[in-house]
Amino acid sequence: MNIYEELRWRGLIQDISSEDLIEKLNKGGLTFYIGTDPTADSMHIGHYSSFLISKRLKKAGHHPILLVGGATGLIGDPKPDSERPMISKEAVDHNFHGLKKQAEKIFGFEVVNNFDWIHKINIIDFLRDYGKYFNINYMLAKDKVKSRLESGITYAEFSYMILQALDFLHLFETRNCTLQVAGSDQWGNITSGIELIRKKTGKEVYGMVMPLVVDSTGKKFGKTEGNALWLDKDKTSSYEMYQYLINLEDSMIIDYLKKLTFLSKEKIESLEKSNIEHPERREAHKALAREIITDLHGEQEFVRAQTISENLFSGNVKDMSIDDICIGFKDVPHFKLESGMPLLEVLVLHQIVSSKREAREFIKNGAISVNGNVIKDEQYFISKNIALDKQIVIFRRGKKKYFIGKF
Ligand code: 383
Repeated sequence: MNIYEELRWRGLIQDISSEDLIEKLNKGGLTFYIGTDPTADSMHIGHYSSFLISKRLKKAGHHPILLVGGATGLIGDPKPDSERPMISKEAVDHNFHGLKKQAEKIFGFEVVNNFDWIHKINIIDFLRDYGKYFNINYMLAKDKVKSRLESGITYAEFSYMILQALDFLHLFETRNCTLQVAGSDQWGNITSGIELIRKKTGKEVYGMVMPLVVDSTGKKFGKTEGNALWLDKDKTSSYEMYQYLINLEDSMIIDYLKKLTFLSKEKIESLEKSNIEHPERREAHKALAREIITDLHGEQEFVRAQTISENLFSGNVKDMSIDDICIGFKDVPHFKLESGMPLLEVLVLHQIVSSKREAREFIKNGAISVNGNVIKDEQYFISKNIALDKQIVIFRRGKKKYFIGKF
C-alpha cells in the first residue's frame, strides 16, 4: 500500500483540494504544516488524533512543521455556535509554552509561532496585502461564518480566516510549505490559504483534511462528562486514559485502531477477528490502549495504568504505591476520618452502608475489606495505625465499590 492508499484505508481522508496531491503524497518530499491555537496549556485527544497524521506523513518521507498560533490564539477561530471568550495575552503566552513543549515531546517536530510574523504586520499593510484578496461574499459563504450569521460574529473572529491564510502564504514563501493538513473543521481556513497563494503567486498548494473522530452517536471522541482527555498526564492520568479506551464501544474499536495507531493492516485485521470471535478478551481494546498510552507517555506508563486497573479490579490494593492509589481512586468517594472509630460506625457515618444492621450483615458475609484485607470482625477499629502512609484507608464494599478515608 502506498501512503495515500494507507490513509484512505485508515479512513483518514475526508477531502483533498486537488487530485494532483495523490501523486505528490506518494512521492515524498513535501513540506507540510498543521496548526493548533493555544486555547489551553495542553492538547487533548482530539488534537492527537489529527496531529498523528503528521507522524504518518513524516514516515512517508515528508517534512512536518507544527504551528502553535500565538497570534491566532489571541483572536479565536469562530466556533459554529457562539463567539469565543477573549483570552488574556498572558494566558495565551502561558498556553503557548505548554503546547510547544508538549508538541515537541510527543511529536518531536519543529514548532513555529505565527505571532513571529503576524505581529509585524501593520493595519494598512494587512488590508492592502491580504484584505484586498478576500471577497466578502466568499468569506460569508464559508461554513463557519455562515452558521454564525444568525447569532452574530464579531469582526475579529470574521477576520480569522485571513490570518490562517496568510500563515500558509508565509510558510509557502519562507519554507516552501505546500500542504496544510487538519481536521475537517479547518477546510474553510485551508482553502482560503490555497486561494490567497494562488492569487498572490499563481502557484498551486494543497490541503487535506481528515474526519473528526467521533463515537457511534456522533459525539466527539475523548469527551467524558463534558471533560476532554488531556495529553498532559497531570491532567488526565494514564490510568484514566486507559479506563476510557478499554471501555470504548466494541462497534467502534476497529475504526479507532485504524485512525489512532500505527498498527499494520494485518495486525488490525487479526484484532478485528478476535473482537468478533472473543469479544470478552478485549484484545482490540487493550491494543488500542497500549498503542496510544505508549506513544504519549511511554511503555512504563502503560504498564502502570494496566497494573492499577488490575489491582483495583482484583481488590489487591496492598501492594500499590500511594501515588498509584491517588491516581486509581481519584473519582471514588472521599471522606475525612477525624479520629479512631470502630469500623461499624465508619461504615454508617460515611454511608458505605445504610444502617448498622446492614453493616453487620456485610461484615459477617466478608463483603467489607479495609486496605485489601477482608474484615470479619465487628469490633475492628479504624485508627491511624492501620492507615497506609499514616493517612489513607481504602474501604471496599462488595466487588466494585471503593471509598477512601483520609486522616
Ligand atoms: C492556526 C493557524 C494556522 C493553522 C491552524 C491554526 C489553528 C486552527 C484550529 N485548530 C484546532 C485547535 O486549535 O483552530 N485554526 O484546537 C484543531 N487543531 C487540530 C485539527 C482539528 C482542529 O488543532 O481539527 C483538531 O485538532 O486541525 O479543530 O495557520
